[in-house]
Amino acid sequence: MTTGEATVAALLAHGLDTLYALPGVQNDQLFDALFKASDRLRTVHTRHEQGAAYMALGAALATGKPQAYAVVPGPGFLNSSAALLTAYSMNAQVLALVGEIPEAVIGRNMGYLHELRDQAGVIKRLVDFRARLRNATETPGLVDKAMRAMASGRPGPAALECSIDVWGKPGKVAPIGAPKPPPRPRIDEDAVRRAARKLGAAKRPLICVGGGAQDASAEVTALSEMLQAPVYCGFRRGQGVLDSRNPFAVTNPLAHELWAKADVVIGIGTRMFFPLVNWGTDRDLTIIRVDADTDEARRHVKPDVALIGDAAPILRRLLDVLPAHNAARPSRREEMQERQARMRARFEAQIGPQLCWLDAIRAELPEDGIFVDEVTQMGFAARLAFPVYKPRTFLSPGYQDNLGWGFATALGAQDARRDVPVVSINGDGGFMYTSNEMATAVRHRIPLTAIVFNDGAFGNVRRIQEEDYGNRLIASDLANPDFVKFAESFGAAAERARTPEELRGALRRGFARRDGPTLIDVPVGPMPSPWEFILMKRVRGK
Ligand SMILES: Cc1ncc(C[n+]2csc(CCOP(=O)(O)OP(=O)(O)O)c2C)c(N)n1
Ligand SMILES: [Mg+2]
Repeated sequence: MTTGEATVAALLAHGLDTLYALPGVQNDQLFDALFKASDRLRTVHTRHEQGAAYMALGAALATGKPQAYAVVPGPGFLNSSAALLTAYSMNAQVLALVGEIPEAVIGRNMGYLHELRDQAGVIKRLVDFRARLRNATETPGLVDKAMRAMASGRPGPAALECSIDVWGKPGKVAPIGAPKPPPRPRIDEDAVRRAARKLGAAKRPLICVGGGAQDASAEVTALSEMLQAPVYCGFRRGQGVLDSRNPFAVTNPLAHELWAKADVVIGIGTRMFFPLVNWGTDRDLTIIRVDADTDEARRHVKPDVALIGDAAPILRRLLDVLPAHNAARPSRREEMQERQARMRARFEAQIGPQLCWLDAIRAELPEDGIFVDEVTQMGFAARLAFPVYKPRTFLSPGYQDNLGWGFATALGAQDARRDVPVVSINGDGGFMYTSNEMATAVRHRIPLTAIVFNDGAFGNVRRIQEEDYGNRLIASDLANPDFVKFAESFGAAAERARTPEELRGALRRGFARRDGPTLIDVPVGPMPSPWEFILMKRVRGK
């Protein structure tokens, strides 16, 4: 086997069936191995390396399983780096396979094609695990190490580099067995009991969830029920952990209101960034953290109880122990329904125009359909008021909040989950970061429906310039193509929707089309500001 063939065999052993990739001479031997395995491992090639990496990210987020991409070194790798950074901040299991110049000349700065000074050092800043493949024999072990690193502790991406002259080198490879599950930390029973006692005694408990709770939806739902506790589904990544139809599922502004009065909070798989950094803490607030990352608990405010490990098994233990410490509680359902109704009225008064479009999308997107967010007016509003029914059906970029992640990430989500419709929402600004990948969607028949809310501007920037900088507008107007003609020129289906009603019709047609992409251009004007619901003032402590 060559190193390339051993890599492919190892990816297959780990259950991967797709590689997102863009070829080039350093990786030709890897692609030859991919050719030979193409009946088992699909290669989805993109038009820019950022597209490949974002697609792997989208596939990882939508499936909860590891995904991989392959790129040439230097510029190819750097083109993918914003997506790799995003995967890191989102704890997504994305494996980057990165080419490298000939082994013997690494570090000599001789000007080899695509040479990047200390590429390994650059990569190291973006992932927790990296290594370079040196021969076929070691390769399955290194792929296994990378995969285990991706799944252990706080999950995240990893990278494996390989030199142009190593991919094709043959070597002896032992049969590759089924991968062992990653080690799981032992549950600290004493900490579980302390958490149960504090939660049981709480008068106004609050649950905060983030991306790390996406696979603990049933447990969080049961905990909320047992404690009659609202669940703050985070600003971006916890959405869908508790079904939004449950009145206990709250978004930013309602959580802010509840935070001010809470006596015990339990943060599950979340950095709790907004509450701990912006909203404040004081001595009357008891904090419990459940996190896979041993360091997370200490980063902002030291918690009273820290439980380290995967959310689901820890919460299952907590649910076993809690009844002994928790008397039956009166229902808070009506109170939560009232709070939700009041908040909805505030949303309608302030961001009504955005809600009309979001309501149209929700009405057409099936329960298990996936909504991929962007850094746009419609995205900000969605994080506040788009109902999410199931885990992993609201993909939002996390703290990078990187404009332009959406379309290519959505393509990856749709490619990996062909069984459900995926809708990508975009501003005209963000869409054109990766709009070239429309070619990928057509080439690989990816049935994504992408909406472009087209206001001819970096609207968010423009509004800030209008409101906070005396209307001194700079670098915020956009010259756009006709997006309908643009999409059609690739061979995609496209239409324009001028009203929420027209959008519903266009979405129905888009979701029904399963052999290729649909673009929907929605001309819009300036939108009212959502920021009063996002950046909210300190309500506890100094
Ligand atoms: C990578 C990156 N670059 C720049 C920004 C700053 N930024 C935030 S929103 C925005 C404008 C978005 O414009 P558009 O996609 O058209 O959405 P709109 O606000 O008009 O709805 C910009 C430039 C960012 N968040 N990420
Ligand atoms: Mg715009």
